Amino acid sequence: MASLPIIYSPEVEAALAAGKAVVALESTIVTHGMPYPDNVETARAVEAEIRARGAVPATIAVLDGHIRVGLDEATLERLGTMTGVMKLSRADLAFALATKRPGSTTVAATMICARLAGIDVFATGGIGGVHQGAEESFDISADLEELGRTSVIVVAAGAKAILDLPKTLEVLETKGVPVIGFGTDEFPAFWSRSSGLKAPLRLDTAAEIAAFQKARDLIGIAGGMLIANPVPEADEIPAVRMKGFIEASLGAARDAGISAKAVTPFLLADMFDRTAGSSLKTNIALVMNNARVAADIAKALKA
Ligand code: PSU
Ligand code: MN
Repeated sequence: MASLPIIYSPEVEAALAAGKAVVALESTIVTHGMPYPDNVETARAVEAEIRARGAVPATIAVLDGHIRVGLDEATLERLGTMTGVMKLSRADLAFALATKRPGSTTVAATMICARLAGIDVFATGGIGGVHQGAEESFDISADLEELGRTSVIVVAAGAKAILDLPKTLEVLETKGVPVIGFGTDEFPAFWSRSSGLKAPLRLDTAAEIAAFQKARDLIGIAGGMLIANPVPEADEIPAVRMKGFIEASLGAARDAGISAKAVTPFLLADMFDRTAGSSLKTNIALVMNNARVAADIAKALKA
Protein backbone atom coordinates (compact mmCIF):
# COMPACT_ATOMS: atom_id res chain seq x y z
CA MET A 1 0.00 0.00 0.00
CA ALA A 2 1.25 3.47 -0.81
CA SER A 3 2.08 5.54 2.24
CA LEU A 4 -0.06 8.51 3.21
CA PRO A 5 0.90 11.80 1.50
CA ILE A 6 1.54 13.49 4.85
CA ILE A 7 4.58 15.49 5.90
CA TYR A 8 4.83 16.19 9.61
CA SER A 9 6.87 18.97 11.13
CA PRO A 10 9.58 17.59 13.42
CA GLU A 11 7.76 19.06 16.45
CA VAL A 12 4.44 17.36 15.61
CA GLU A 13 6.07 14.08 14.62
CA ALA A 14 7.91 13.89 17.94
CA ALA A 15 4.78 14.81 19.91
CA LEU A 16 2.65 12.15 18.20
CA ALA A 17 5.34 9.50 18.64
CA ALA A 18 5.56 10.33 22.35
CA GLY A 19 1.78 10.26 22.79
CA LYS A 20 1.68 13.93 23.76
CA ALA A 21 -1.39 16.18 23.50
CA VAL A 22 -1.65 17.69 20.01
CA VAL A 23 -4.17 20.26 18.74
CA ALA A 24 -4.93 20.55 15.01
CA LEU A 25 -5.45 24.02 13.51
CA GLU A 26 -6.99 24.90 10.16
CA SER A 27 -5.52 27.15 7.49
CA THR A 28 -8.57 28.53 5.68
CA ILE A 29 -8.79 31.07 8.46
CA VAL A 30 -5.28 32.15 7.35
CA THR A 31 -5.89 32.27 3.60
CA HIS A 32 -9.57 33.23 3.41
CA GLY A 33 -10.61 34.32 6.90
CA MET A 34 -8.35 37.23 7.85
CA PRO A 35 -6.32 39.88 6.03
CA TYR A 36 -2.51 39.86 5.99
CA PRO A 37 -0.59 40.35 8.30
CA ASP A 38 -3.22 39.65 11.01
CA ASN A 39 -3.74 36.16 9.54
CA VAL A 40 -0.12 35.08 9.99
CA GLU A 41 0.30 36.87 13.32
CA THR A 42 -2.84 35.23 14.66
CA ALA A 43 -1.76 31.79 13.48
CA ARG A 44 1.56 32.23 15.29
CA ALA A 45 -0.07 33.56 18.45
CA VAL A 46 -2.53 30.67 18.51
CA GLU A 47 0.31 28.17 18.17
CA ALA A 48 2.22 29.87 20.99
CA GLU A 49 -0.87 29.78 23.21
CA ILE A 50 -1.24 26.03 22.68
CA ARG A 51 2.41 25.43 23.52
CA ALA A 52 2.13 27.62 26.63
CA ARG A 53 -0.78 25.42 27.68
CA GLY A 54 1.37 22.27 27.42
CA ALA A 55 0.16 20.89 24.09
CA VAL A 56 1.63 20.90 20.58
CA PRO A 57 -0.04 22.83 17.73
CA ALA A 58 -0.38 21.26 14.27
CA THR A 59 -1.47 23.73 11.61
CA ILE A 60 -2.64 21.85 8.52
CA ALA A 61 -2.46 22.83 4.83
CA VAL A 62 -1.82 21.24 1.44
CA LEU A 63 1.38 22.17 -0.41
CA ASP A 64 3.25 20.53 -3.28
CA GLY A 65 1.06 17.45 -3.30
CA HIS A 66 1.32 16.75 0.43
CA ILE A 67 -0.78 17.28 3.51
CA ARG A 68 1.45 19.28 5.79
CA VAL A 69 0.81 18.71 9.48
CA GLY A 70 2.67 21.40 11.41
CA LEU A 71 3.99 24.38 9.48
CA ASP A 72 7.28 26.15 10.10
CA GLU A 73 7.45 29.95 10.27
CA ALA A 74 8.51 30.44 6.66
CA THR A 75 5.82 28.14 5.28
CA LEU A 76 3.14 29.85 7.34
CA GLU A 77 4.27 33.24 6.03
CA ARG A 78 4.27 31.88 2.46
CA LEU A 79 0.75 30.49 2.87
CA GLY A 80 -0.48 33.75 4.39
CA THR A 81 0.72 35.83 1.45
CA MET A 82 0.07 33.45 -1.46
CA THR A 83 -2.72 34.07 -3.93
CA GLY A 84 -4.77 31.40 -5.69
CA VAL A 85 -4.85 29.06 -2.72
CA MET A 86 -7.75 26.60 -2.96
CA LYS A 87 -10.19 26.54 -0.05
CA LEU A 88 -10.39 22.81 0.49
CA SER A 89 -13.18 20.69 1.83
CA ARG A 90 -13.99 16.95 1.51
CA ALA A 91 -14.86 17.39 -2.18
CA ASP A 92 -11.50 18.75 -3.32
CA LEU A 93 -8.86 17.85 -0.71
CA ALA A 94 -7.57 14.96 -2.83
CA PHE A 95 -7.86 17.10 -5.99
CA ALA A 96 -5.31 19.54 -4.57
CA LEU A 97 -3.02 16.63 -3.68
CA ALA A 98 -3.26 15.09 -7.14
CA THR A 99 -2.81 18.37 -9.05
CA LYS A 100 -0.23 19.74 -6.58
CA ARG A 101 -2.21 22.93 -6.15
CA PRO A 102 -1.74 24.83 -2.88
CA GLY A 103 -4.74 24.54 -0.62
CA SER A 104 -5.89 25.64 2.80
CA THR A 105 -8.06 23.33 4.84
CA THR A 106 -11.54 24.28 6.07
CA VAL A 107 -13.04 22.71 9.16
CA ALA A 108 -14.18 19.70 7.10
CA ALA A 109 -10.80 19.11 5.42
CA THR A 110 -8.87 19.76 8.63
CA MET A 111 -10.96 17.15 10.42
CA ILE A 112 -10.15 14.59 7.71
CA CYS A 113 -6.42 15.38 7.90
CA ALA A 114 -6.40 15.40 11.71
CA ARG A 115 -8.03 11.95 11.76
CA LEU A 116 -5.45 10.61 9.29
CA ALA A 117 -2.67 12.03 11.46
CA GLY A 118 -4.12 10.62 14.69
CA ILE A 119 -5.01 14.01 16.18
CA ASP A 120 -8.21 14.02 18.24
CA VAL A 121 -8.79 17.72 18.94
CA PHE A 122 -9.03 20.71 16.65
CA ALA A 123 -9.47 24.42 17.39
CA THR A 124 -10.93 26.98 15.01
CA GLY A 125 -12.97 30.18 15.06
CA GLY A 126 -16.44 29.12 14.00
CA ILE A 127 -17.69 26.21 11.94
CA GLY A 128 -19.55 26.63 8.69
CA GLY A 129 -23.26 25.85 8.74
CA VAL A 130 -26.61 26.45 7.09
CA HIS A 131 -26.59 29.78 5.29
CA GLN A 132 -29.50 32.17 5.53
CA GLY A 133 -31.77 31.56 2.55
CA ALA A 134 -30.51 27.97 2.27
CA GLU A 135 -34.06 26.89 1.39
CA GLU A 136 -33.37 28.64 -1.94
CA SER A 137 -29.59 28.38 -2.36
CA PHE A 138 -29.10 24.94 -0.73
CA ASP A 139 -25.89 26.40 0.74
CA ILE A 140 -25.09 24.18 3.69
CA SER A 141 -21.43 23.88 4.70
CA ALA A 142 -19.76 20.50 4.27
CA ASP A 143 -18.45 21.11 7.81
CA LEU A 144 -21.74 19.79 9.18
CA GLU A 145 -21.58 16.55 7.21
CA GLU A 146 -17.98 16.08 8.32
CA LEU A 147 -18.85 16.56 11.97
CA GLY A 148 -21.40 13.80 11.49
CA ARG A 149 -18.86 11.29 10.23
CA THR A 150 -15.29 12.08 11.33
CA SER A 151 -14.22 11.52 14.91
CA VAL A 152 -12.53 14.74 15.92
CA ILE A 153 -13.49 17.11 18.73
CA VAL A 154 -13.91 20.60 17.26
CA VAL A 155 -13.67 23.62 19.55
CA ALA A 156 -15.34 26.71 18.06
CA ALA A 157 -17.24 29.79 19.20
CA GLY A 158 -20.37 28.20 17.75
CA ALA A 159 -21.15 28.74 14.09
CA LYS A 160 -20.52 32.07 12.40
CA ALA A 161 -23.42 34.41 13.17
CA ILE A 162 -23.87 35.25 9.48
CA LEU A 163 -25.53 31.82 9.26
CA ASP A 164 -29.00 30.59 10.07
CA LEU A 165 -28.16 29.32 13.55
CA PRO A 166 -31.44 27.52 14.36
CA LYS A 167 -31.22 25.54 11.11
CA THR A 168 -27.53 24.85 11.73
CA LEU A 169 -28.38 23.33 15.12
CA GLU A 170 -31.15 21.25 13.54
CA VAL A 171 -28.81 19.79 10.93
CA LEU A 172 -26.20 19.00 13.59
CA GLU A 173 -28.83 17.17 15.58
CA THR A 174 -29.95 15.20 12.51
CA LYS A 175 -26.37 14.16 11.84
CA GLY A 176 -25.91 13.00 15.42
CA VAL A 177 -23.37 15.64 16.38
CA PRO A 178 -23.27 16.49 20.07
CA VAL A 179 -23.21 20.27 20.54
CA ILE A 180 -21.88 21.16 23.95
CA GLY A 181 -22.05 24.61 25.45
CA PHE A 182 -18.74 24.97 27.29
CA GLY A 183 -19.60 26.59 30.61
CA THR A 184 -22.79 27.99 29.14
CA ASP A 185 -26.42 27.00 28.57
CA GLU A 186 -26.55 29.02 25.40
CA PHE A 187 -25.26 28.34 21.90
CA PRO A 188 -22.76 31.17 21.27
CA ALA A 189 -22.93 33.31 18.13
CA PHE A 190 -19.25 33.71 17.20
CA TRP A 191 -18.64 37.46 17.81
CA SER A 192 -21.34 37.46 20.49
CA ARG A 193 -21.76 35.27 23.55
CA SER A 194 -25.45 34.96 23.09
CA SER A 195 -27.69 33.76 20.26
CA GLY A 196 -30.95 33.31 22.13
CA LEU A 197 -30.67 29.58 21.33
CA LYS A 198 -30.13 26.89 23.90
CA ALA A 199 -27.04 24.69 23.61
CA PRO A 200 -28.34 21.11 23.42
CA LEU A 201 -25.80 19.91 26.02
CA ARG A 202 -23.58 21.60 28.57
CA LEU A 203 -20.25 20.68 30.17
CA ASP A 204 -17.99 22.90 32.26
CA THR A 205 -14.57 21.25 32.22
CA ALA A 206 -12.11 19.64 29.82
CA ALA A 207 -12.12 16.50 31.97
CA GLU A 208 -15.87 16.13 31.51
CA ILE A 209 -15.50 16.46 27.75
CA ALA A 210 -12.80 13.79 27.73
CA ALA A 211 -15.06 11.50 29.77
CA PHE A 212 -17.92 12.08 27.31
CA GLN A 213 -15.65 11.24 24.37
CA LYS A 214 -14.45 8.08 26.11
CA ALA A 215 -18.07 7.02 26.65
CA ARG A 216 -18.82 7.55 22.96
CA ASP A 217 -15.76 5.50 22.00
CA LEU A 218 -16.77 2.74 24.39
CA ILE A 219 -20.16 2.23 22.76
CA GLY A 220 -18.79 2.68 19.26
CA ILE A 221 -20.35 6.01 18.29
CA ALA A 222 -18.14 7.56 15.64
CA GLY A 223 -18.28 11.16 14.43
CA GLY A 224 -17.21 14.52 15.71
CA MET A 225 -18.49 16.72 18.45
CA LEU A 226 -18.75 20.46 18.62
CA ILE A 227 -17.56 22.26 21.73
CA ALA A 228 -19.28 25.64 21.57
CA ASN A 229 -17.03 27.96 23.52
CA PRO A 230 -18.26 31.53 23.89
CA VAL A 231 -15.90 34.44 23.22
CA PRO A 232 -14.69 36.04 26.48
CA GLU A 233 -16.96 38.81 27.71
CA ALA A 234 -14.27 41.46 27.39
CA ASP A 235 -13.83 40.71 23.69
CA GLU A 236 -17.40 40.15 22.54
CA ILE A 237 -19.50 42.38 20.33
CA PRO A 238 -23.04 42.13 21.67
CA ALA A 239 -25.54 40.46 19.34
CA VAL A 240 -27.72 43.58 19.17
CA ARG A 241 -24.77 45.51 17.72
CA MET A 242 -23.79 42.76 15.28
CA LYS A 243 -27.32 42.31 13.94
CA GLY A 244 -27.28 45.43 11.77
CA PHE A 245 -23.79 44.73 10.41
CA ILE A 246 -24.71 41.15 9.55
CA GLU A 247 -27.86 42.20 7.71
CA ALA A 248 -25.96 44.83 5.74
CA SER A 249 -23.25 42.30 4.80
CA LEU A 250 -25.77 39.70 3.71
CA GLY A 251 -27.42 42.37 1.54
CA ALA A 252 -24.07 43.31 -0.01
CA ALA A 253 -23.33 39.64 -0.78
CA ARG A 254 -26.73 39.26 -2.46
CA ASP A 255 -26.23 42.46 -4.51
CA ALA A 256 -22.78 41.33 -5.61
CA GLY A 257 -24.09 37.88 -6.58
CA ILE A 258 -21.62 36.08 -4.30
CA SER A 259 -22.19 32.33 -4.10
CA ALA A 260 -20.71 28.98 -3.08
CA LYS A 261 -17.24 28.96 -1.51
CA ALA A 262 -16.89 32.71 -1.84
CA VAL A 263 -19.79 33.50 0.51
CA THR A 264 -18.11 33.05 3.89
CA PRO A 265 -14.83 34.83 2.96
CA PHE A 266 -16.83 37.70 1.41
CA LEU A 267 -18.99 38.14 4.50
CA LEU A 268 -16.05 38.00 6.91
CA ALA A 269 -14.12 40.64 4.92
CA ASP A 270 -17.19 42.83 4.51
CA MET A 271 -17.97 42.69 8.24
CA PHE A 272 -14.39 43.68 8.96
CA ASP A 273 -14.87 46.89 6.94
CA ARG A 274 -18.27 47.65 8.39
CA THR A 275 -17.16 47.23 11.99
CA ALA A 276 -13.94 49.21 11.37
CA GLY A 277 -11.86 46.16 12.24
CA SER A 278 -13.53 45.28 15.52
CA SER A 279 -15.05 42.06 14.10
CA LEU A 280 -11.50 40.94 13.30
CA LYS A 281 -10.26 41.77 16.81
CA THR A 282 -13.06 39.69 18.26
CA ASN A 283 -12.42 36.90 15.76
CA ILE A 284 -8.78 36.74 16.88
CA ALA A 285 -9.75 36.74 20.56
CA LEU A 286 -12.22 33.91 20.14
CA VAL A 287 -9.75 31.75 18.22
CA MET A 288 -7.18 32.21 21.00
CA ASN A 289 -9.80 31.27 23.57
CA ASN A 290 -10.72 28.15 21.59
CA ALA A 291 -7.05 27.18 21.33
CA ARG A 292 -6.73 27.22 25.13
CA VAL A 293 -9.78 25.03 25.64
CA ALA A 294 -8.68 22.64 22.88
CA ALA A 295 -5.25 22.26 24.50
CA ASP A 296 -6.90 21.44 27.83
CA ILE A 297 -9.16 18.85 26.18
CA ALA A 298 -6.24 17.27 24.32
CA LYS A 299 -4.39 16.95 27.61
CA ALA A 300 -7.46 15.58 29.42
CA LEU A 301 -7.83 12.87 26.74
CA LYS A 302 -4.30 11.71 27.54
CA ALA A 303 -4.85 11.70 31.33
N1 PSU B 1 -13.55 30.34 11.42
C1 PSU B 1 -13.09 31.61 11.30
N2 PSU B 1 -12.79 32.08 10.06
C2 PSU B 1 -12.94 31.28 8.92
C3 PSU B 1 -13.45 29.96 9.05
C4 PSU B 1 -13.73 29.53 10.32
O1 PSU B 1 -12.94 32.32 12.32
O2 PSU B 1 -12.63 31.73 7.81
C5 PSU B 1 -13.61 29.07 7.81
C6 PSU B 1 -13.50 27.59 8.20
O3 PSU B 1 -12.46 27.03 7.44
C7 PSU B 1 -14.83 26.98 7.81
C8 PSU B 1 -15.19 27.82 6.64
O4 PSU B 1 -14.74 25.61 7.52
O5 PSU B 1 -14.86 29.14 7.11
C9 PSU B 1 -16.64 27.66 6.24
O6 PSU B 1 -16.77 27.87 4.88
P1 PSU B 1 -18.13 27.46 4.12
O7 PSU B 1 -19.20 28.27 4.79
O8 PSU B 1 -17.90 27.89 2.66
O9 PSU B 1 -18.31 26.01 4.25
MN1 MN C 1 -21.13 26.85 1.23
